[in-house]
Amino acid sequence: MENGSSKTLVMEGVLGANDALAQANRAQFDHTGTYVINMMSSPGAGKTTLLERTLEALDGEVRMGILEGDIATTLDADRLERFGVPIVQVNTDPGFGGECHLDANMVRYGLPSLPLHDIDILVIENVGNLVCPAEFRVGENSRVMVFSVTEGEDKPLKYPLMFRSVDLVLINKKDLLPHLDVDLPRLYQNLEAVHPGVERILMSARTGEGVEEWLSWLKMHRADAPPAFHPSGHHHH
Ligand SMILES: Nc1nc2c(ncn2[C@@H]2O[C@H](COP(=O)(O)OP(=O)(O)OP(=O)(O)O)[C@@H](O)[C@H]2O)c(=O)[nH]1
Ligand SMILES: [Mg+2]
Repeated sequence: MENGSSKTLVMEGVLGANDALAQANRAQFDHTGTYVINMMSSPGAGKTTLLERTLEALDGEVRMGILEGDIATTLDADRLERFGVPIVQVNTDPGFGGECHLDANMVRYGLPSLPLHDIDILVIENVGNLVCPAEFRVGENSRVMVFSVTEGEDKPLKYPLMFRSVDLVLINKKDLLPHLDVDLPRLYQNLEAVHPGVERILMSARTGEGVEEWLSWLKMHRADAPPAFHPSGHHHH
């Protein structure tokens, strides 16, 4: 057998093992009635900033939880700490070889540190990377991508896997449009070409424009999810 095809077999094995763990995570989320978002983007597109806006807005209304994935540092988790929601940081550097993504096993490793029974929506902030995270399911209910307008209108064509794998694209940093020559209609066209019909919201995590629409999306998807299964008498609302 050629080298190339045996490598392919190894990768298929890795993804198969990952999918089994992702299913185990999902079973746990379903059990506790936790709706899980896998949030992905290039480095710096605005995931943590949007999470700050989100936690601010949903305070007292939705019980949120955060799983922060990063290669190194707890900088993002530190930024979100002031909101008082449960947060766990999973660094891919120490135990997981500095991977460019979270996989189902890394997420699984962080779960015992979260009170899932008391979390309605868990957002997993993935490692900033436009390629790797898309390959690994972690047990999420839906996948959301933050895309900054500064990245350019050609990116859906150049990195199609990520754009294809998500349920919603949040097109962020709208406030910067006057300073850029990015072609927004062309960006929409390219998005439509790689993922026909994908939902998108144009927003700015800085000014708050469009954030309301994102919050509605989040609450609606949470409401549509199947209710928790409560054999141990845990109650959920
Ligand atoms: N002008 C503008 N800046 C923004 C907006 N959203 C985020 N930023 C800025 O972009 C930079 C990166 O934002 P983060 O929220 O840290 O991005 P991130 O996706 O969490 O980054 P990583 O976790 O490192 O991948 C920060 O300086 C933010 O203040 C926006 O809507 N408009
Ligand atoms: Mg971040």
